Amino acid sequence: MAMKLYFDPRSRAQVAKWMLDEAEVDYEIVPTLIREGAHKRPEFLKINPAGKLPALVDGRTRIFENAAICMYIAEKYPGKRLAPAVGTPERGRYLSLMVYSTAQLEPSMGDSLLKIKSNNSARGWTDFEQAKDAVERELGDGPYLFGAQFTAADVMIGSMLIWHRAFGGRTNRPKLDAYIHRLQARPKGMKFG
Ligand SMILES: N[C@@H](CCC(=O)N[C@@H](CS)C(=O)NCC(=O)O)C(=O)O
Repeated sequence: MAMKLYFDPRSRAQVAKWMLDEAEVDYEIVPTLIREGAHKRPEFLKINPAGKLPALVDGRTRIFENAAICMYIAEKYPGKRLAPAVGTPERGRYLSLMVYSTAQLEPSMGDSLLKIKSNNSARGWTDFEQAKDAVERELGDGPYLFGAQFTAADVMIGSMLIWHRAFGGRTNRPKLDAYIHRLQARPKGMKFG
């Protein structure tokens, strides 16, 4: 039975779709349109209690949050090499970047787009400038976060930067802009709308 991706094309469900497409696996799209309120219906809340997209169902397994979905796919299909293997030294950095993408990069990007300024370091995330510094450090000479190996970390970190640009944000960092273009030029790169 094919995995089911609960999907609205105008949502972050595009991130999970990008990951599934990079993995080249079979899945079925279950249209779940936000404008129709489909993500707040009781049957969907049984899959994602937060009432947000995306969600993925694989048999009796349900997964919500893009980072979890991406890690699940990378783990389910190790032959696709979309994550450093368990037991390798890179694995720790990979797990860190997956969580970082959503715990720090995503809210700092949101602050930046919404022009929210906060100097409160007690928040769990830095401002977007510092987040960009962190991503640049981790990217190093690239081309991807793990050198020549494209991974789920590029899907998560890259999609945040791509969203930021799509919503009119500018990084003012040539290295990050080149990274964004490289990701979007991939044949299975994230699409919008
Ligand atoms: N951190 C979550 C974010 C999910 C999220 O915010 N999804 C938005 C779509 S872009 C949503 O479902 N919004 C509708 C709502 O909250 O009512 C993830 O990566 O899965």
